[in-house]
Amino acid sequence: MASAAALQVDYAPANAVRAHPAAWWQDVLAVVSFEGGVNAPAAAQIPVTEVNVPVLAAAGGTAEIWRLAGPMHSGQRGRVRYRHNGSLLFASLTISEAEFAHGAAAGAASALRRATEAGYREIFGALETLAFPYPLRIWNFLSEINAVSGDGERYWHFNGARQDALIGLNRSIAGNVPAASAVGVAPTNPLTVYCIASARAPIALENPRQCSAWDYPLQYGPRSPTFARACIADDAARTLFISGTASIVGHESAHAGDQCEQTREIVRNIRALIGTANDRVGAERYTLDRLRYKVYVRQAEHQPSIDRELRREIGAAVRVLYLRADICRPDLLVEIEAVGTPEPF
Ligand code: 3EB
Repeated sequence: MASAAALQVDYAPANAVRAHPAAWWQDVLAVVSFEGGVNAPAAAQIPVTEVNVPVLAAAGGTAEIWRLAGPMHSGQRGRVRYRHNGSLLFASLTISEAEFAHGAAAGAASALRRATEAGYREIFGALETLAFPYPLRIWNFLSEINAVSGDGERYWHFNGARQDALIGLNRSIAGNVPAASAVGVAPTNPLTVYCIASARAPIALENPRQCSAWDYPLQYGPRSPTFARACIADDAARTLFISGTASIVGHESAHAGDQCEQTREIVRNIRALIGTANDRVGAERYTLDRLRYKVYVRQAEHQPSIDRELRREIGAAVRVLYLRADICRPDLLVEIEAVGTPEPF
């Protein structure tokens, strides 16, 4: 297989991943394995992140494979495992809330807050030490995201702790912030955070159809989520990362109870983001059909109808991985993220 010049993501079945010869692994930046079963050869030093979420309609595969041109360097700092090629870095950590649950007065929400703050401090500390100070895209998986704990939903506590961590690190909490997603996994799973970071600041993008997340009104929680709607990497490949995108117009959830309408609204949001990205590069280079998609589905039985809508909107050949996960607002049934490169300049 040819060396991967630009960052590429593929969704592959675990058995196909296992079958590759040692040489193939040299250009692998990272593997995220959603149902286990992926073992990279130890000598390849690939960070394999296990995220315990069910894959729906697994024909397309259960592992997310990030590839990039080498030579690569791998390592570990504290809980953070990483690999980079000098221009882009993948970093990942898992951190258990149980570790922070000391003291009866502390309460469950406070364990989540402390784990989040500690995890963010560790991962950002690693990025700074390794000279990749700009996270382009951060994926967050937390257990029971919609459960109420203490004085609010667990997602709200996560948002408070994420902000506190970023403020403590002298980082922005509005404007120049990474693209992201935050979804809910089953109880007892550790908090898992992985990211792709760069030595160069990305171009952060907002969606003209949506209120910026850092400006959400208080009804969605006392502390705003911290993420940009999308970003473009500032390198030759100009990879576009589209954050988890829900059926939200302005700041309000749209089409409660209807996963098909929500999917169509999400595609309108993604089209708008692609338009913003094209404006920034001054040409119609990014298109819906060049991107790869990951879809978080709250109710597994909705997957076939969501898939039908997505293929109708984007094309029958759309490359997509479906995961069963909870979305951060109880009325949202589906969330879609995307990544891809523009048509060559
Ligand atoms: C939204 O638009 C839907 O908290 O990092 C999307 C992307 C969402 C990222 C995050 C949350 C996050 O508000 C949820």
